[in-house]
Amino acid sequence: MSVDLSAQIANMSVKNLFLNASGIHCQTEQELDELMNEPVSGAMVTKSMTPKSRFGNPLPRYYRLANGSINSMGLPNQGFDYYMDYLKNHDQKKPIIVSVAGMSKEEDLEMLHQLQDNDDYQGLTELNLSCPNVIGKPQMAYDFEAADDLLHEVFSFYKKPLGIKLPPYFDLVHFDMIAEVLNKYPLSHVNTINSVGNGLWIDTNSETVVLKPKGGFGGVGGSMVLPTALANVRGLRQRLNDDIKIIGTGGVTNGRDAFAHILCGAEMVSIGTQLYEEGLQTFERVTRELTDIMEAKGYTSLGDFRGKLKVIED
Ligand code: RRO
Repeated sequence: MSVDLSAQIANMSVKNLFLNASGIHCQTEQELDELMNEPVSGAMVTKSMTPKSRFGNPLPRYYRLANGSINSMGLPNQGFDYYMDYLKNHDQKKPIIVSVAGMSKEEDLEMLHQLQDNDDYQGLTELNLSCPNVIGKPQMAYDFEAADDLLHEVFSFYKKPLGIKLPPYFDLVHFDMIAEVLNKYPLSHVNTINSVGNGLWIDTNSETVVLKPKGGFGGVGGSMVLPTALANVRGLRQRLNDDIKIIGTGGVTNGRDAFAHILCGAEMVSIGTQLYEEGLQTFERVTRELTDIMEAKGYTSLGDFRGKLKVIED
């Protein structure tokens, strides 16, 4: 039996639903090339970019945990023009999502204006409203009014496919509030979740934090955030307009985790911490595991079970 893992968001059709999570293996030309030549994943996303290149936060800024990771990278990236040159000069064997994360509203608008005005660029863009690690800059998507104001201004001129990257929410009232804002706009997708912001890990031998920036506070990812990620995919799928697709991100280490994201309503699934730790062969393994699960259940396409999570009735 053959299994169809294709998916579609706006004008982007892919044969395989997996992609990297932004920030993983997507900052430099070499990393982007390696992702592009990886034979299994269907699409890729760039590191979130700012108008000018940034070194990011001081090191150490990533730490592996038993069930995941904690990071405070601080938006290291090569700058908007570098990624535009990359898009222009490289054969696109798979679609590239451009992730933008200005240090201010003005910077977000500046980059989106340039993308709108670039006739060569017709791809998918993702506005990251949820970076937890830039010193002095709160996660915009926790301020519902500010997010609404920004999207209002963006969609007054931006006519190409645009999605946003969201932080995790932890209260159903907040799911209601963000969905009410997002449903006002013609978003191609939401990508949920970013890392769980401002966790803290401690080396008890040395009685010291493990990250240098922000006194050790950083975004938590990996398998320990899977329940939060599933809740956000499910909670938003239940509330968002059908034409806003969801990229499920968070806690995916194997095919079963991806299957769960799709049951909750994910159109595509991205992999962060596991991809960083295991390398690009993760895509082949997780795809094989998902395919095996689907075959065992008699599913031939993702639509057979996407969003069809069952609840326990009386
Ligand atoms: O660069 C980072 O510190 C970072 C970003 Br922009 C983000 O969106 N999420 C994250 O965990 N780290």
